[in-house]
Amino acid sequence: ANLSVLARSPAKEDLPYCPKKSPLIGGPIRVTFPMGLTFAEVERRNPLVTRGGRYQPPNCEARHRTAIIVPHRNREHHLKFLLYYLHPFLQRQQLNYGIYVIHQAGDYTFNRAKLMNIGLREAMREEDWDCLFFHDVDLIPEDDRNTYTCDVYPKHAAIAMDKFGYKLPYKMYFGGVSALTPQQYLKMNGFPNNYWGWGGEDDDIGIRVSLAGMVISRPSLNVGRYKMIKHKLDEGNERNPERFNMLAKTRQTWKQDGMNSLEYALVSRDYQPLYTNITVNIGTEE
Ligand code: UDH
Ligand code: NGS
Repeated sequence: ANLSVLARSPAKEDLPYCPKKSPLIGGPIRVTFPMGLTFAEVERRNPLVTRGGRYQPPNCEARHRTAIIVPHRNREHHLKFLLYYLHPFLQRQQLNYGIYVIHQAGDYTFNRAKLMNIGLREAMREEDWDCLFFHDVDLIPEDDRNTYTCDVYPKHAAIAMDKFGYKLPYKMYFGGVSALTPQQYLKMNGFPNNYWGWGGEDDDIGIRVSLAGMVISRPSLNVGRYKMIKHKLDEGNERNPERFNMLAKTRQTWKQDGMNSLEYALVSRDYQPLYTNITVNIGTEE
């Protein structure tokens, strides 16, 4: 009896590789926001997702290991919709993936880029991810062909957002969703830790890409499409008045400020059914 069980579920190393192009991928996705959606319902629709928001294709060995890093505070209503769309989307791509929500504790001014640095460090502690997607909680991909894998250069994925008329707002824009290998990430010393509040940190990251001798890679405009869940600027994330001064100095600061100067205190790591929640105390600006 035991042998027949074994025959039906071969050991993981015996599985063939997944095809280079997933047969499950479609085209455009119609994104709506169903009223009354709950986390429990998202869980029910994703029975193969395991503790901490992890997944591996059941019938083939994934060719890619992708971690999704979501900076977060007080946006559970957006997170629910992101997970609702992202889990099936990533499964159709036959990825080995994990979703990490990096939650900033306390009420001090939000710091998106620092949370991303923490996300990389904490995710890599758990698994040898070969690609990290740094993903705003309010952006929903609208096309299946937007593959969540890394390129030879840092990739800016959110190239066509509805709020910008599905065009790039400016050439150096690097906001919303981007994807880097750990090697690319470390080559640019990660992201800046000292942008507190809204604005500029994504431009700083874009500048770092070129200062580190790389260029920005992008999907095509008809594939890198995203719908943003509409909202206002959050309390605790006011516009950073220093952002323009700071951006003028990135060339002088990037090697000192980044992964090599990252400091924070881990408050908790808990494995939710649909994601791993990492709560951190990131301190304040001095
Ligand atoms: N975020 C949170 N909680 C916050 C603030 C930000 O989770 O309190 C995260 C979240 O993942 C969000 C990301 O940081 O998607 C970026 O923040 P944002 O959505 O506020 O920034 P965005 O530029 O939108 O996307 C701002 C809307 C108002 C802009 C007005 C200025 N032109
Ligand atoms: C630029 C900001 C970016 C921001 C982008 C889009 O001006 O951080 O607008 O903003 N740069 C600076 O402020 C220096 S949005 O239209 O999404 O509100 O991402």
